[in-house]
Parts: sequence; C-alpha cells; structure tokens
Amino acid sequence: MLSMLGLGAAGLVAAPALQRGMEPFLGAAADRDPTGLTGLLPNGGGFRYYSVAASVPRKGPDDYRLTVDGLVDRPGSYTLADLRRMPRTRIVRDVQCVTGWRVPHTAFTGVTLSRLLSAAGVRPGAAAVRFTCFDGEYSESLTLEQARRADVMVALGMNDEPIGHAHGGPARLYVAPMYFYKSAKWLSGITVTSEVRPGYWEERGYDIDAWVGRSNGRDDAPTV
Ligand SMILES: Nc1nc2c(c(=O)[nH]1)N[C@H]1C(S)=C(S)[C@@H](COP(=O)(O)O)O[C@H]1N2
Ligand SMILES: [Mo]
Repeated sequence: MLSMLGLGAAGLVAAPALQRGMEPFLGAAADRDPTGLTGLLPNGGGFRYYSVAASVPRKGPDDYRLTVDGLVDRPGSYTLADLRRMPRTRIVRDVQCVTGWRVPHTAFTGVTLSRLLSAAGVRPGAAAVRFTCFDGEYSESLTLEQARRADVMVALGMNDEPIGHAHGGPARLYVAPMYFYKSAKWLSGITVTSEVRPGYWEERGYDIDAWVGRSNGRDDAPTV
C-alpha cells in the first residue's frame, strides 16, 4: 500500500509542471473547439483526431487544388498530380501536440515548402507565409525563414501511405520542428505576405513560434 502511494505521488510530480504552463489556453481551447479534445482514432497509432470544423469535405485527385499567391511573381495552383510529380522529401520525427500527446517515430513525405516558394518566385518585401485550409476554418502562419527550412513540407504521405482524410489528406502542412498545431490539415492555400498573421489557435493564445520544447510555457518543462 505504501509503495503504491509512493508510485502514485511520483507519477503526479511531473504532471502539474506540464499543466501549469498549459492552463491559460487549455481552458479557452476547450471552450471554443466544437469537437472538444476528441478520442483516439481507431487504428490511429496514438494519434488523436483534431478538427475545429464540424465537417470537412473530402477532396481527391479530381478536385483538390493548392493555390500559391500573394507576394510572388508566378501565382498558380497545383493539382494532386502536379504535387506527386515533384521531388519528395521524407522526414521521420516524433509528432508532438502541445496538449501533451506524442506519437514517436512518424514518417512524413512530401514536397518541401521551399521548393514551392522558389517555383512561385518570392518577391522582395515578403516576410511571412499564411496557410489556409479547405475546412474553411483553420489557418496557420510561418515566417519566411521558417517556411524555407528543409524540415517544413507540404506532406502527401504519412508512414508511407497517402495521408487519409482524418489526418488532413490529401495534403497537409508538416512543420517538423514545431508543435503539431502548426501542421495545418486539408491545406488549400499558401499566401506569401509582408508580415505574420496569427493562425487559428494563435488568435486563441498559442505561441506563434511553436518550437517543440521551447514555447507555449514548456521552456523548462520536461520534454518527455
Ligand atoms: N485544418 C486543421 N488543421 C489542424 C487542426 C485543425 O483543427 N484543423 N488541428 C491542429 C492540431 S491542434 C493538431 S494536434 C493536429 C492534429 O493532427 P491529426 O488530426 O492528424 O492528429 O492538426 C493540426 N492541424
Ligand atoms: Mo494539437
């Protein structure tokens, strides 16, 4: 009995430290997310399904489009076939949601955002990129410097399968070094802008720069 209590107490030590940093916006998130913190997907491999939109249309090879516009010389739009023809990058990292869940060793494959930005020709005066989604609700942003990193991509595959609808398919943003809320699902628009426009969760209190382990009150929290 005593040893069980001891274990329980040890287990509790880490949790409050993590929760303290989360409190200011977890309350707000729970209030405003119509889906709540939804349960584990069946066969989701530890992923949770998140969507701030009540329903999201399905898009595939016939009707999916990714537009690139804003401060670029060559605005345009890509079909899924266009994206699939482009050189692919593969990155394997742990996925980390800021609310604490984590999926170790997850592979994403896709086209680096820097390649798409170069193809569009970023104009002088550009400083940031805004992302929009065909759920009609979600948005995200990165500085141009972050957007050009080699570990930021428009992902078409997850764990070497096409990304399914629940995980933001057919194409989602994948920002490997940041908490998973930066990785906008159902990506439909990339707009180059002169300044950062805070995304959906950032307008509700999340940090705009979402480096894993160094943001959202996690700076001195344990990383496990
Ligand atoms: N369009 C859209 N993208 C989104 C979200 C969302 O609600 N809508 N949620 C974000 C958050 S908070 C997380 S943790 C991940 C969850 O991705 P998953 O559903 O594939 O696990 O997607 C991110 N991208
Ligand atoms: Mo998240």
